[in-house]
Amino acid sequence: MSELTKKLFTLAFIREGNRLLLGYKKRGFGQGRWNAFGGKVEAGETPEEAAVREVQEEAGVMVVGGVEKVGELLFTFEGDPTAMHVMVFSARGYTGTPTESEEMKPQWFSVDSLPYSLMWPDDELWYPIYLRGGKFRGRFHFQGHDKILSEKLEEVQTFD
Ligand code: 8OG
Repeated sequence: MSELTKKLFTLAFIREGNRLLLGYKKRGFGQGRWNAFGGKVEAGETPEEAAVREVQEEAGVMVVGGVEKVGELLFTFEGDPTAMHVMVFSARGYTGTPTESEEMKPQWFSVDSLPYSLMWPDDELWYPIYLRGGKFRGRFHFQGHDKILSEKLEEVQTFD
């Protein structure tokens, strides 16, 4: 079996009670889908630092009180030797007004009416765990960007 190369990414949520801030991805990977905010962890950054930076760059708001890790996801794609290892965080607070960036158009959604049909197909599987305050670990193997060929998802108490 060939070796997988793993690349580290972040995904961070801004949540305020019953509403969640998502961004419409205007370009690049995941274009045309609603998602939380994130991207590559750069050299010399911790995932937490990268998460805070990406929220600022993409949504125009500052994280206050840091981020809490809520999930860990591994995405592989048929025929692609690079796996995406995504650390998922929830911001403890934020300040500022969500502002459109070159990459994302932010919008608040009620947690009861999230646009799952316009999101990555794995999201509707693990969002419910996050939304009720749980933590999770999952892996999803895709064909293209629309079809999940195999999946494994578990709720966890801690990450170690
Ligand atoms: O830098 P760039 O925007 O290309 O980073 C990709 C972002 O997309 C990163 O935040 C991780 C996130 N992401 C995936 N796959 C999936 C997925 O299946 N669901 C969700 N919600 N986010 C994903 O790479």
